[in-house]
Amino acid sequence: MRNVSPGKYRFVLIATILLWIKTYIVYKTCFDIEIESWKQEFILFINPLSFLLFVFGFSFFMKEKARNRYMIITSFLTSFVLYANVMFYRFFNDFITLPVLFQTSNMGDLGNSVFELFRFTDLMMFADVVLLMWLVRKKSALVQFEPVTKKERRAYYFIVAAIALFNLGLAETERPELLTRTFDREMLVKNIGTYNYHIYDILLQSKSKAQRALADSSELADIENYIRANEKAPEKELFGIAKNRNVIIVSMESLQSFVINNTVNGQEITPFLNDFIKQSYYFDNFYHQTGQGKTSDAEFLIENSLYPLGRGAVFFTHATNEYMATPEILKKHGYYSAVFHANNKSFWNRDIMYQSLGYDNYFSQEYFNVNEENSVGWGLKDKDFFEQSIPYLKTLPQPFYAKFITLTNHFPFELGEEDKMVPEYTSNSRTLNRYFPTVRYMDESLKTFIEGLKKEGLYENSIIILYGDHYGISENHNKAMAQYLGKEEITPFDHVQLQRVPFIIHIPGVTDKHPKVISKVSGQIDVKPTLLHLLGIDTKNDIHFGQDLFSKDKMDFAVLRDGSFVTKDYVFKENVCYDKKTGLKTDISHCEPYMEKAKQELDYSDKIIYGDLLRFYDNKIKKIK
Ligand code: GP9
Ligand code: MN
Repeated sequence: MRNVSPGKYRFVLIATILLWIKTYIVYKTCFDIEIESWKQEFILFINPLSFLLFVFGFSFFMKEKARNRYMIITSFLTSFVLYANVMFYRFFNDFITLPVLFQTSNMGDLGNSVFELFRFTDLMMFADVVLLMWLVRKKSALVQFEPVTKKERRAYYFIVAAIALFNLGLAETERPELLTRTFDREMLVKNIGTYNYHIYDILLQSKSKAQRALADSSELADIENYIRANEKAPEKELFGIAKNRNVIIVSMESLQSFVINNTVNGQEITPFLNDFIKQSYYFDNFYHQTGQGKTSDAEFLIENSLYPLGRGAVFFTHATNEYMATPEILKKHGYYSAVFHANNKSFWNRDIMYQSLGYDNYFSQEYFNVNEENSVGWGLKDKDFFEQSIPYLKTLPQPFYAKFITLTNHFPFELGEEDKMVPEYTSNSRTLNRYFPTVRYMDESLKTFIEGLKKEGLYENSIIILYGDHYGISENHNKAMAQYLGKEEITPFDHVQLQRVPFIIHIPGVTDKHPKVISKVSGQIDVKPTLLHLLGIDTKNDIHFGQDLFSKDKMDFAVLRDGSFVTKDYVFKENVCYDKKTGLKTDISHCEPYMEKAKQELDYSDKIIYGDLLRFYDNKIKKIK
C-alpha cells in the first residue's frame, strides 16, 4: 500500500474515534450494563466501531464540500440517536425499540419529561460534533480532502467487514444464537452495540410490518372454521368449578416429567410435587411445544393457545400484535393480573409483550432485593423469589390472576452446596449431573411457596396451576440420559417422549378430595380453554387451537413446534412413525391421518401471528370484522 497516504483517512478516523470513545463513555456512565468478564468488557468496548467506520466511510464516495457536510451531519445524527437513548433510558430504564418509541403514550410521557430529564452536562454529548465543525472551518489543512480510489475504498470496507465479523464472532462465543434466540435488549446492546442494535430492530420491525400489511381478514375465516370444527364441549360438572377464585400459575423452569416419582442415588427428586400430585389433577402425557423462545414460548402457548413461531421468539418479533390472552379475557370478568419474575424486565421483551397480553402489573427484578447471598446462576434463588413475592401478592385486588416464573433450575444448573438436598448424579454429563440438585431445590421452594400461601390466607380460594416450561436436558446429553434411564440409547422416539413436562391443576377443596392422574395426550396449547372453563368462562367465540383437557372427547394429540406429533398410539418424528407400545418404527400409514392436521395447525397459527389477524376479530360482536 505504497500510495496510501494516511491523511486521506484522517477525518474519518478522527470522527470515528471521537464518537467511539463517546459511545463507550455513555455505556459506562448512562446505562446500567452488567459486565461479568474482561471478554464482555472488550466486546462492549469494540462494538460501536464497525458501524461508525461503515457510515463515515460513505464520505469516501463524495467530493470535498459534500464530504464535510456529510461528516458533520452524520456525526450529529449518530450523537442524537445516542442521546435519545440516554434520555429514553433515564425514563424507561431500557433501550429504545421502535414500537415502544412510537407508542403515542410513551412519546407523550417522554415529551413531558424531557426538561426534567435534561442535565446541563448533556451538552457535552455534542462536543465532538462542534469539534468537527471547528476542524473543517479553522483547521482545514488537518482534514484536507484527497480523493480515495476504488481500490482503497474496497480495502477499507473489507477491513470494516472484518471488524464487524470479529465482533459478531466474539459475541457468538459469549452468547450463542444471540440474534435468533436470546432476546434481551441489554444483551444485544452489550454484544453488537447500540447502533447495530437499532439497525437490527428496524429490519425486524419492517419485516413484520410488511407481512402484516399484506394480510387481510378473509384469511381468518378459514381458520375460524377449522377452530370451530375442532372445538369440544366442556365437561359440565367441572365448568365453573373454580369460578371467581384467584388463579396462581407457576412456570417451573426446565422441569421435565422424567424426574417425577423418580430417584437419584436412591433419593426422591421431587418429594413435594410427588405429594402435591396426590391432591391434584396430574397430567402425565403433557408435552411442551416451545421453540427458540423457550420460557417465553411456553407463556405464549399457555395464555393464547396459539403456537409460538418456528424461528425466533414471538415475544420479541410480534409483541405489538393484537391478542386475546387469558389475562385480557379475565379482566373482562373482573380479574386483576400480574406477573412475578425476578429477572431483567426486558428479557424476552416481556415488558412490552405483557402489555399486549393484557397484564396489569409486572413485578420484575427491580421489585426484588437481589444480592450476592440470595442469588445463584441466573439470579434470585427461587425460595427468596417466592418469599419476597408473597407480600406483593397480598396487596393485589382479588380475584387475581398471578403468574410466577421460577429461575433457579436453569442451565447450567448452578447451586451452592448449602442448598443441595440430593447429590449430583454421576455420568459423563456435568449438565445432567447437576440437574437433579437444582430440580430438588425448586421442588422445595414450591413447598415453601404453598405453605406461604396457606399462612397468608391466599390458598383456599385459589386454583393453583403448575407447568414445566420446556426441556432442561438437551439431546447433547443423550448418552448420560440413557444411562440414567437404564436404556441402551435415546432413540428419536424416546427423545419425543422426553419432551413431556409436568402439568398439575390443584383446586383446594376439590382435587384434594378426588385427585386424578390423567393420561390423555395433551400439551401447553390446551391450558387456556381448560382454565377458562374451570373458571366458568365460555370460549365459544375465542380463537384457540387447544382443547379442554377435561372434555370427554378431547383428542389425544400434541404437535411439537418442530412438526413432530404424538397421538394415542403413535409418535411421529422426522417422517418416521413409531409405535408407542414398542417404541419401534412402524408403517407410516399409521401416522398419515394426523400428518395433515399437525401441519395445518402450525400453519394456521403462524398465519395468525404473521398477519396479526386477531386485529380483524372483534370479540365483542363475536365475528370477523
Ligand atoms: C429468563 C428466564 C429463562 O427470564 O425466563 O429463560 P429461558 O432461557 O428458559 O427461556
Ligand atoms: Mn425456561
